[in-house]
Amino acid sequence: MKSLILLTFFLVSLTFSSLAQEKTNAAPKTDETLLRVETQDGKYYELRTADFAKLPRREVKSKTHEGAETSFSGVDLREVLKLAGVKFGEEGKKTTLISYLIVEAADNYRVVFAMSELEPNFTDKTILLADLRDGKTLSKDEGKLRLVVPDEKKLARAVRQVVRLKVQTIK
Ligand SMILES: Nc1nc2c(c(=O)[nH]1)N[C@H]1C(S)=C(S)[C@@H](COP(=O)(O)O)O[C@H]1N2
Ligand SMILES: [Mo]
Repeated sequence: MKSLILLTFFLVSLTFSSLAQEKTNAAPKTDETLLRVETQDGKYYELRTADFAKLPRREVKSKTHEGAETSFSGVDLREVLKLAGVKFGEEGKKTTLISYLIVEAADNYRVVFAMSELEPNFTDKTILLADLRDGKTLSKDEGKLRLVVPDEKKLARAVRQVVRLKVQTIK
């Protein structure tokens, strides 16, 4: 009898531990950090797959390096910055013109944008943080997210493998 109780206990705990295991294995999908936004005040915001999925999506056409007309889709870069507390429009009046954005990639490639290049009161252009190219997931070389910057003669600011955004304000 005693051994039967012990055996039952053993089987029950085995079931529970495998259930818990399944849970931890399944979790990272929506919880995965796509990028980190660091702001001037030393605060940071981690954008996860689930947060990105909730943002309004846009489609932008752009020529690739090889000259092929391509359709990228993703999220307006401003939307991600807003989640991190970056202010635009009237609210950002005091900081926009003296702030800049550093976009950093996994391979340490970095570029800078003046915040006014993203300010809706200054431009109608949309810099896209794209996760799809012609409806398909980006290549490994492009990473999970890449920038698509409209109307630039060179594609050097179309950062691939974006992993960090840093907002700085000059003194
Ligand atoms: N992470 C990362 N992004 C990058 C670069 C890079 O070296 N690393 N090169 C840039 C340059 S100079 C160009 S021309 C384009 C080329 O984009 P493609 O490789 O998708 O054609 O990527 C830009 N983005
Ligand atoms: Mo380039």
